[in-house]
Amino acid sequence: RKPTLAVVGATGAVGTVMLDILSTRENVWGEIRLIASPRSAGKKLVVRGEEVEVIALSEEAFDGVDVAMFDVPDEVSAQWAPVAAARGAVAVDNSGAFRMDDDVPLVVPEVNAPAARNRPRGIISNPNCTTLSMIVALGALHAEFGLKELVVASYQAASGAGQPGVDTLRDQIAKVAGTELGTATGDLRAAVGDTGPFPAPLVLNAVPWAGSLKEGGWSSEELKVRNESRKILGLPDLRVSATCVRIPVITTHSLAVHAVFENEVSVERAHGILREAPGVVLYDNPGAGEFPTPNDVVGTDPTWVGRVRRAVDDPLALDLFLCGDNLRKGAALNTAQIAELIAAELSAG
Ligand code: 2RA
Repeated sequence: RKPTLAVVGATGAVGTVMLDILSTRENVWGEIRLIASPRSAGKKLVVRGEEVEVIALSEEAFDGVDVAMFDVPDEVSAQWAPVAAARGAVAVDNSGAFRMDDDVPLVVPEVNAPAARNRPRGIISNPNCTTLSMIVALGALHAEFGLKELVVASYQAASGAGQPGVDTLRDQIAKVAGTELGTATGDLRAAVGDTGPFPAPLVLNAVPWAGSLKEGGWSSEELKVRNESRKILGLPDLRVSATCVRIPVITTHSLAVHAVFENEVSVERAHGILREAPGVVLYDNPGAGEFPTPNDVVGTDPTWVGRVRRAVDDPLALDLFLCGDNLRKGAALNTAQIAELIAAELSAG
């Protein structure tokens, strides 16, 4: 029997991408059950070319489910992932609710697939999209050179803040199109009014903030990059400093990375590693104008890496720029890959 999959949050921004991904990847699932809030129950969505009716989230909705994916807010996952696990499903959770729980593995299949087997709570976490956009490439470089320190700046897309983020940016674009706005101090703030989920106008701007305020002036997003990178790479003492910035891009997060290693690096060797690494595309020929940009990468699965340089002042350090679709590898794809690991485990008995 092929395992039964439940997709909780099937109607959301990530859920929608998930249905597309499930329709195009190898079909390892028997039934795919779509679950959402009672508000969306009864809706019909297409997955694997067939219409499936969405059912309301309830304890019984998990009966007979082998793997339950959660693409819902933290508080919904916190309540319902343990329910799914108690009913015998393996919960693969894309929220922040369990990521730093010692009894919940945080899994990126290209980097630490074996960690998925040790899941005492029956829950596996999917990392935050900003961490995920860089970690496959960094994991490959770490395996060769030994990572010691990371300094990163992110350039994050509006869809990281969900559909309200996308709607806000589109609304702001409509307000400034064809005007001279963006040329005088504060003119965007006056023109766009409500800034939606962002603390400042995003259109024609850059906003150095994502998430909530934490101790020391750090944003929650910046601390997630630090803490999750440490956990995934198994480097509890890794030195990480992140500055997370939102830019007016709809989808695909980018990061500028300064990575310091134990061993001396070379661009040639780094290129070789990144060319071979699963889930990574090396696109690095600046003389020909070839480097990843978020718009060229959106809708694709891998992490794209370019601008690889050895630091001028440090033979142990590489600088590079990378882009990853925050809704695909950054969320739905990685969740689907984890679920497929479990499906393979269940099939193997
Ligand atoms: C963001 N990483 O981009 C967050 C979403 N999980 O806002």
